[in-house]
Amino acid sequence: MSKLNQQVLKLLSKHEFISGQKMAEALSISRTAVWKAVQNLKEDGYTVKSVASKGYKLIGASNELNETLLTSMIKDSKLFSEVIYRDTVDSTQKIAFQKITDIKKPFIVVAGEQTGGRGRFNREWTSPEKSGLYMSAVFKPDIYLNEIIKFNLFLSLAIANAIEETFDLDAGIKWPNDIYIDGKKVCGFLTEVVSENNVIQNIICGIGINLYETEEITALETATSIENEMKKNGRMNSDTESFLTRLIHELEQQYHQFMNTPFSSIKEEWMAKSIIFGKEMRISEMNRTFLAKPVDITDEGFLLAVDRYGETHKIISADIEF
Ligand code: BT5
Repeated sequence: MSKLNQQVLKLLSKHEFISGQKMAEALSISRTAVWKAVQNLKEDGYTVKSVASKGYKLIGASNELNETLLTSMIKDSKLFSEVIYRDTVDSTQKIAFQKITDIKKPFIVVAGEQTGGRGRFNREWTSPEKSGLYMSAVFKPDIYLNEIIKFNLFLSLAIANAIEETFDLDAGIKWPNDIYIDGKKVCGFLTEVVSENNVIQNIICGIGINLYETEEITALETATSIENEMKKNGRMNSDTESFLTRLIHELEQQYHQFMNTPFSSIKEEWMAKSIIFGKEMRISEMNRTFLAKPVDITDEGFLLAVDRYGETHKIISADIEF
């Protein structure tokens, strides 16, 4: 979104009513330029009323995501510098990878729909139009490669907190990459990196969250949506905007924690939200599957699981089935 649109949006949100003339003077531009900026905001889904002799009034923002709205969400961010929004993409990860050299600071890519959304190991991520949040957040940490496992732990807490605080639902962390509600997957995330000489320059973190129930999500036996879970309690799902604002805030906070403190600083909170401990699980690593009971997580982010012969396994990444 252009800087001018942002400035006009800021003025509108600060005043009950503001005239075109006043905005033109404040921004040192013509009234026609103000009028054009207001039209752009309307196209982006904002409702702006114009009242004779009083001026413009911002009524509200659309629940649909768009670049103007997203840019206004990060305007006070100390971390993210830019948001890219597309109605349809192959995968937000792809766009993020294309932009990592041009954009020097952390940034976010969001899409309304993905035609080639993917999970880990190139599995498909079902991403129907305007019903989920499909986002890639790029961080630029300059840390050693082995820290990435720990990063996932902070990330999972950020997402679980954002879901709980916005929708008042119990979001459980299923190590290593999922968030579950009431036994079903509502969110999957993946972290990919660009590194050189063992140092990570970019973390490209893809997050997919099912906000609304669609045929595609219902068809996936193990999946659920925020809407579906809210309905169970007789409540309505809504407010994608509040959720995303909260998620961005949580990502910033947990990223700061990650960069400055060890995992032990969040371990208690993380363990309390985790849903895999104390029961026997089927654990599938790259080339073996076995039954074991997860018992702990190390400071580096390895899962410790004990099998029925008493042997302890240290696991970096795996698929875990209940
Ligand atoms: C994940 O992989 O869970 C990571 C998903 C990351 C998706 C985001 S969306 C934004 C960004 N852009 C992308 O292209 N990707 C990221 P994994 O653990 O491999 O889980 C994939 C499995 O989850 C699939 O094999 C299905 O069984 C299941 N699945 C697919 N779509 C789903 C959905 N919408 N909700 C719940 N489960 C789903």
